[in-house]
Amino acid sequence: MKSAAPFLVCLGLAGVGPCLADAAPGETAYRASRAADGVQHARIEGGAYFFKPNRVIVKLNVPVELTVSVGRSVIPHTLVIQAPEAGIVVDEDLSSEPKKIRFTPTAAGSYPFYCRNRLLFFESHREKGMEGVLDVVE
Ligand SMILES: [Cu+2]
Repeated sequence: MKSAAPFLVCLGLAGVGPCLADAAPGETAYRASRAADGVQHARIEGGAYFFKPNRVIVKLNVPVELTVSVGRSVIPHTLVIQAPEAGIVVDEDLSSEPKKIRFTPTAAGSYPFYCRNRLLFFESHREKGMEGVLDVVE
């Protein structure tokens, strides 16, 4: 990943907040559209420590199917979305075997998704960059 080096330097020098702001140009967005089956399909790949895409845009009140996987790794990862107000509650362990997650977003808004895992005594994977945004739009 081309942004890895500056990101790490940034972590050491300035803490996490400014780094995430700096990482904004590296945003990878995916706008899902309704397929023939009436479902919005999107694929998210995780790794140490990122999700790609890290911004997924879906339409309100249309079923969504996320296909989520991680690269082969000894580090376990998860995908969490806690947005019960929008009908979206996800907490899945991820593996290299793609997993399908279905929900129908019922409220527009921007909802974070992230990995809740943490290396002992170190930052959470989320703090290290393993997060993204699910945008639900009208
Ligand atoms: Cu993780």
